[in-house]
Amino acid sequence: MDELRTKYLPLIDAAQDEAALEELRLAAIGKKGEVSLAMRSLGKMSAEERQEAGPRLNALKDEITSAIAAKKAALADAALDARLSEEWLDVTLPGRGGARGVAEGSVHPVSQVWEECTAIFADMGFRVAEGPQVESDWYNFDALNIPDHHPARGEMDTFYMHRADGDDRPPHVLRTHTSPVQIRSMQEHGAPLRIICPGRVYRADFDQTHTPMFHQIEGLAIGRDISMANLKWVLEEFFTAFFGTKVKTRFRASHFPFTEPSAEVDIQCSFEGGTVKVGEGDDWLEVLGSGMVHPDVLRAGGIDPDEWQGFAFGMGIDRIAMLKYGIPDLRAFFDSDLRWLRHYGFNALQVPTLRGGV
Ligand code: 2U9
Repeated sequence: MDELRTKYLPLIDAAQDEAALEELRLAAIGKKGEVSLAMRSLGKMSAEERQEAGPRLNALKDEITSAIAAKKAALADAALDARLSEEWLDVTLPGRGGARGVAEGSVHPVSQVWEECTAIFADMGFRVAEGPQVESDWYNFDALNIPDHHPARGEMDTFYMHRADGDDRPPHVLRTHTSPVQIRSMQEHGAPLRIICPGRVYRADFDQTHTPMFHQIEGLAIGRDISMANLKWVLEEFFTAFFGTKVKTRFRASHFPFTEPSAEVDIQCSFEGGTVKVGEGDDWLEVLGSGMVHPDVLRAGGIDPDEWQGFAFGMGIDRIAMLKYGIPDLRAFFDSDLRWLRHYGFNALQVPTLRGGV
């Protein structure tokens, strides 16, 4: 046993890597290891010899086991130290490039406008609600009173996540609006409720003014005596804060399955000189849809329409960003072109607040 100890402990200490260690472990205490074979010879010894040799062999086995474990940990620490010493970075070095010697990132116009909208509506008591982008067809269509045959359910408009063969549950969809979030919020919080739901939405559409993914913000206010007058005021307050000037709105009767009555809302603008100027002139530009929430939709959200009522609206974030910041092409929003981002992007330190002027 002393020979085994003086043989193996120095070898373990001198091992250069885990493979060498594993070989030593097998040679010493593996099934065919020298210590294991010695333990098997215990059976041929007399009772008093075994009394003496047994515990010493076990102690030797433990000693070798712990020596191997300690060496393994030491090798791992050494490997980490080696990595830390060569993969270091001096974070105090100045940044490269950029205006003030620092390469600065920029906030995408969609993110900027998303934050501006959130700040403005938060000031009017709206909480932000978010929800899943992959939705069941019930939350995306049925709960919104969109009938089975409605064209919006067609594959021309909606991206379906088809099921595996044999799985005949209805397929999920990429949500086509953030309205499902409002159904979920009604179910979860009940009334009264005042939320806005900004988020990514998807439609199978692609041209100069439509992209397969775009951003929407919808609002919902439910109370005991909420009216279209409240809706008009909220929207006029929003647009005035958002565009930084008094904006007149025009409500035009319209129809959506989820609101009754429904109204499309235009804002006053002028198209003189080929650019759009909001808040002046004799022209009108449609920017959103709205209406009083349909009773069946309140019911889908678990809210009693004989007790509660409310308004809702929806608008495209990308679209009002283009309007406000004079960005010509919607498709460029999604090209991740650094030149475009640098030109139209915002300074991350200018977080939009009402006081600061959104
Ligand atoms: C619930 C009840 C009603 C949200 C509404 C519109 C009208 C609308 C479009 C504008 C441009 C979507 O971004 S867009 O393409 N939206 O016209 N949205 S009313 O009505 C709701 C939402 C949720 C529970």
